[in-house]
Amino acid sequence: MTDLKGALIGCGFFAVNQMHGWRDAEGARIVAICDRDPERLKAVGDAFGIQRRYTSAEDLFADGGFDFVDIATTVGSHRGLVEMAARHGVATICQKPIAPTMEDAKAMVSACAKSGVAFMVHENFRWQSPIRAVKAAIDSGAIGEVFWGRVSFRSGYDVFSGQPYLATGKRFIIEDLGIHALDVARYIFGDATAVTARTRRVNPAIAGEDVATMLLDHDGGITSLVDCSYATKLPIEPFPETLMEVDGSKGTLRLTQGYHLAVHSKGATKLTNVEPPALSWASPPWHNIQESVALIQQHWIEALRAGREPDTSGRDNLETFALVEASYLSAAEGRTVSLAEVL
Ligand code: NAD
Ligand code: 89V
Repeated sequence: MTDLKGALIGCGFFAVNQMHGWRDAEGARIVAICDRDPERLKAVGDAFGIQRRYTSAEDLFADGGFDFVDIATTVGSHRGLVEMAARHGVATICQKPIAPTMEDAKAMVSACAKSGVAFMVHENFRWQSPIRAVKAAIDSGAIGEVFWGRVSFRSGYDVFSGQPYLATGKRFIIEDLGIHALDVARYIFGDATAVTARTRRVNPAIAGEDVATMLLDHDGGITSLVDCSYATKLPIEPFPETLMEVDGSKGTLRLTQGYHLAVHSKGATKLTNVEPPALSWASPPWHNIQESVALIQQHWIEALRAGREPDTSGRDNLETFALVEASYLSAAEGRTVSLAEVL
């Protein structure tokens, strides 16, 4: 079977991981790249040997010659680029967060649906192998019926040097990082119906909130706590590990720092090291996230070839983005927000 051909727009900080992922992927390759910044375009083009280079997305689409586009720009450009791809009938992956507002996010999903093109949000945290191990342990029935859970990401890592824009937005941790943890909560505990959130800014040098605590009510009656912080200075820095606690009717599960998974059931505890492999191009401590990039991209190839909706399709991701919107609304108004209010 011939490889699917892809184009990547946005050759910045994170796109380098995506380019590595595509280089290793089976069944697809990147044939063209685009960035409005000629220096970044050259750096990625030279590093990955891509000859077709564009500083304008319009020119890229006008020339065509690819089956899908991978949009790795920051959020402000997502809607315009996804709608452009839909107009050209090109299947699309878009980085998280899908959009700055729910109105934009819905318009993007609708544009792709109307054009009949596949649309996936690059929501990769649920593809991390430790998170997959948690899901597999729950699905095995070892801890019985889940009634409570926690998804936690607490760190003091300097994310601002690699991604300076994170320090400048009115919204920060829920939109950038909490969105991943909220998606993991949905993946593990099911869709949510309501959220109660509290936020605060500890670091005076940034514009947005760097601490958030969210209480979620899930469809099936599970209660979960999703908490994230970039103001937490721990003895051993855990970035970028997502930790989890899950209580079930027959046992418990704990994913603790250092990628240790403990499943306690029937009076015995099974300990497993679930640290992801460091791929040849990985740069620890980012290897956890980097592996998930490769996995979600391979999932996209398989879904596109089979004509199946990807797990984190735009449609699915509206539910995750709704949790982001509802969390900000809840924190601003100091009340519980029903997801129906924002969806
Ligand atoms: P960045 O600013 O380093 O890179 C973005 C690039 O896009 C820049 O080079 C910019 O010139 C280019 N660009 C912007 N608008 C464009 C347009 N209209 N046409 C062509 N080029 C354009 O940002 P980043 O840190 O790489 O983040 C990019 C996206 O990736 C963000 O949405 C961010 O939230 C996401 N991200 C995801 C993860 C993850 O694990 N999924 C991790 C980090 C960042
Ligand atoms: O995954 C992300 O979206 C990144 C980071 C881990 C730094 O929050 O922006």
